Amino acid sequence: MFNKAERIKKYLRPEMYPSIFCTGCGIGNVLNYTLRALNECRIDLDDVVFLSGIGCSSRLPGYIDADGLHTTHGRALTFATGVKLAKPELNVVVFTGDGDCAGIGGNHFIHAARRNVDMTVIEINNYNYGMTGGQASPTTPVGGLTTTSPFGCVEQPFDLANLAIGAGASYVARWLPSYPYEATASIKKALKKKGFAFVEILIACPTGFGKRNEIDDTKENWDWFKDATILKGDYDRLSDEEKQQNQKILLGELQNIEKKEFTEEWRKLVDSLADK
Ligand SMILES: Cc1ncc(C[n+]2csc(CCOP(=O)(O)OP(=O)(O)O)c2C)c(N)n1
Ligand code: SF4
Repeated sequence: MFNKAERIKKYLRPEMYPSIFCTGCGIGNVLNYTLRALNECRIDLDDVVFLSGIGCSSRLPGYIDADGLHTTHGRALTFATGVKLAKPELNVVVFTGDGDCAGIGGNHFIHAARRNVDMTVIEINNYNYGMTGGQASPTTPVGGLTTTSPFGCVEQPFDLANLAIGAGASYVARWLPSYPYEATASIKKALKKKGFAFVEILIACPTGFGKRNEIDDTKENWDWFKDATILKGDYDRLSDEEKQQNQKILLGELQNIEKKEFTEEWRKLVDSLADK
């Protein structure tokens, strides 16, 4: 009955448009892929709650016609853990930025992954604090120009997908907006995964990081990402020596394992104590 665009339009709040996002920003693509994934999984929006912290990327729940919690900076995962414990039947989806997730929220991020709380975390990495004027974030690459690193960033960045894997996440994937089908497929898997599922999408922020690093044109920006990344399948075919020399960021499904999930284990404990 609906064409593809119509199918996801029903999930949006038209009164929220035009959006706050700058031309060429990748955040809208991420919303598109998330709504497509929900639609293809046939998940009723009444069974989902969207959470976020603070930042451009954290504005996404406001555009979706569903229950949402726009929380405090860096704290989306703590609220999300509370929602999941109180209402385990809900699908909990978090939108967060690299600053929100790994700067101010870094501690909550590693512990939510360690506990393996059942939620889908969609982290939108634009290599800077977009909303507040383009300061360096924990993912700004070495040499990256930002308002707080005007001569080039000298800090080593986090690889947030690797950090999620190291901390204990069940599912981890990373994509660019230029891989729409693959990104949507990973979000679908993340939604279905019982446990902490982390999908990172690397996006252009033409107004902040893009402008300062002379990649504010959308095509140039997308080309820059293509050069800076390598598909996991291609990486796996490299020789050991080539792998050691690889500087490119891996794209693809990076982790998919089964392990005990926090909410279920906690519920079992509470029930066993109630029987005593
Ligand atoms: C406690 C607190 N500290 C600082 C801020 C200011 N602040 C708002 S958004 C933001 C950075 C957001 O960066 P990121 O999460 O990467 O999102 P983006 O805007 O890049 O999507 C900061 C520092 C705040 N709102 N609250
Ligand atoms: S400042 Fe950057 S992240 Fe924020 S809306 Fe503009 S392009 Fe997107």
